[in-house]
Amino acid sequence: MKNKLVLGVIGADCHAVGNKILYHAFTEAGFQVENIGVLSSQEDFINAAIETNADAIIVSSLYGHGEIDCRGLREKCDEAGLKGILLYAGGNLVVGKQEWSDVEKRFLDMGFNRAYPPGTSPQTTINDLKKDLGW
Ligand code: B12
Repeated sequence: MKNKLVLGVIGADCHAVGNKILYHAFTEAGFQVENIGVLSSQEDFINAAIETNADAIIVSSLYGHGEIDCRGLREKCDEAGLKGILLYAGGNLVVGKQEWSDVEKRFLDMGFNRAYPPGTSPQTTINDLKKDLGW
């Protein structure tokens, strides 16, 4: 069963509470979660995904710099041999209140499979993961 996830908070972002909640929600839903925590670089996500043979990378960004921090992650995954790995992002991905459809489009254009607006519950992502991983 495809159920291995890498979870973390990208960039110089130290918001730690949501990360712990997501870890427990995904674990209880039956996923094997490698939680790399806060202050994680793109390379940290990629190395953890290689080490654990992960099926998906779940990126959180709360402090508003998500777009900058996430740019290039898909290309780096491809170069590292992680072609086709699921990439999801959520939290407060951009500064302030921007039109969500624009923000979502920018993340999809960057190669993310899914991007979530502020306030998305972990259950939404769990349902999407099950669908995308063929449970
Ligand atoms: C506590 C807090 C801090 C603490 C963090 C302590 C710690 N180590 O955790 C401190 C004081 C350090 C802090 C600092 C900063 N903060 Co702050 N912080 C908050 C605050 C009040 C609560 C965050 C929190 O714990 N929420 C509770 C958890 C449970 O919710 P959550 O983190 O949102 O996570 C949930 C969801 O977002 C979602 N989720 C998260 N990731 C993902 C991923 C996916 C795929 C999905 C589906 C869902 C998902 O699920 C999580 C669980 O339910 C928020 C405001 C708020 N009310 O949210 C601001 C807030 C996040 N902070 C903000 C800012 C700007 C900063 C600073 C830049 C401020 C500054 N100028 O210094 C710094 C950045 C520091 C850094 N390097 O990261 C802004 C971000 C604004 C934006 N993105 O537009 C917020 C929204 C406040 C605001 N309204 O302006 N902060």
